[in-house]
Amino acid sequence: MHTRTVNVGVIGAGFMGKAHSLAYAAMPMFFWPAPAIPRRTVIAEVTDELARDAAARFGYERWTSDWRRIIDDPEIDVVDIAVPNDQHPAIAIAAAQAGKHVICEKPLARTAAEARAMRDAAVAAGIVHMVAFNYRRTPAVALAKSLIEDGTIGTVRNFRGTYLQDWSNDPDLPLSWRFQRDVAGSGALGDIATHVLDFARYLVGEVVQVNGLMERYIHDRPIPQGGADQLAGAAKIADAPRGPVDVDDEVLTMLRFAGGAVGSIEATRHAHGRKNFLGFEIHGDRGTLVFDYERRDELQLYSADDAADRQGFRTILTGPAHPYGESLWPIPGLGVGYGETKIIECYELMKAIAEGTPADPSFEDGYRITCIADAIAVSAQAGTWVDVDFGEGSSS
Ligand code: NAI
Ligand code: SOE
Repeated sequence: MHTRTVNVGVIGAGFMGKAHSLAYAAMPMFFWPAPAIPRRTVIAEVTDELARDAAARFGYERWTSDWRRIIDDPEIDVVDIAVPNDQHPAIAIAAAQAGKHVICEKPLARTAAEARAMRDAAVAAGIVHMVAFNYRRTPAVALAKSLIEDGTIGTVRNFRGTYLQDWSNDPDLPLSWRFQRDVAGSGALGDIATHVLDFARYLVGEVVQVNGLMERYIHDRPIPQGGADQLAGAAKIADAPRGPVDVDDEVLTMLRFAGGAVGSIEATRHAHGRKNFLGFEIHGDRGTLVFDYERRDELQLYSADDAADRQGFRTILTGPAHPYGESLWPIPGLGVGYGETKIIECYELMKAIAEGTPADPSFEDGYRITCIADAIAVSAQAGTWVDVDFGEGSSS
């Protein structure tokens, strides 16, 4: 058997550069026969020293401190964008125009206008394009989707989504790029609420109307004094000069879905005690599903069809019988982690490339999520319901 090799160039060797590199190395160990074998060909960082170090650490054959060399490299099949949000459009558009397949981290871009240009370039080039909303790859989330699709909870009426973290509570945490609007685009909205929007669209359908509210709690932070951009683990530098935070710390919104369901989302990086409390509760007319990423091996199901004296939530512990489970670990309850979500994401990307089929979620999905995020920001300013504008040429 000959399995195709796909040469990957990764741009950015921070948190996501690490997660994606792990996935490229590990995917064929789990999914075998692999649809294609990713080869860690080249990695880019901002300096020669960082790039060389990243290649040694993450197992790449080559390194560069100029991402354009990856775009110009005829050997590269896939460009993987793992840098802060402001750089996604230029890299993705250049990669698509060079005929490379592209996986880009979320949010696809800072604004819908930027994301739309990326989507248009990718579609025009006919490449495989994927936006990296990896939490939907958690087996319990994929199981929730199949239970909705097979009618287990009936017609969905309400989606309640949350993404609560607490790493940004400390006012002396450095001014990471995640607190700067010109780099990140927005705060909790683009950084974490977009993951919940991906759940909402994946599980329930398109979001067509929003009514949002956004708050900022910390207005300035110490300017980092060199070194890598760090989050919760960062050293405090309380006596450094401070710069403005110009993004939201918390966002809440009500939602209306195209299919008639309603919903709500809350997202903040300021909820003491919540570490990565990403979850949903979905009410159908025959039952309820509950998921909490902090207990990511479990899906809670309540069925109104159970006998009256048996009704109650049951906990399904995911394993080989559930989505992707056969390829992961041999018995239920061993547990999946963040790494496995990225390994599954990598499998789906390689499968789309090998089979020549569209990837899911695509840049179209990434674009639509930025349209919804923009509408939430407009609605929070206006204090009213806003229709989501998906622009001309988008099919609802
Ligand atoms: P990070 O700050 O940990 O790493 C970014 C890296 O990119 C840094 O090492 C930086 O030096 C490098 N970089 C910046 N500009 C570059 C350039 N022009 N060429 C080469 N390297 C460059 O950031 P992190 O957390 O990895 O975030 C990157 C992206 O991934 C963001 O869009 C973020 O929203 C997304 N993300 C997604 C997650 C998910 O669960 N899907 C989790 C964390 C981040
Ligand atoms: C910080 O809030 C962060 O790293 C986000 O950027 C990711 O998207 C999220 O999955 C984990 O937390």
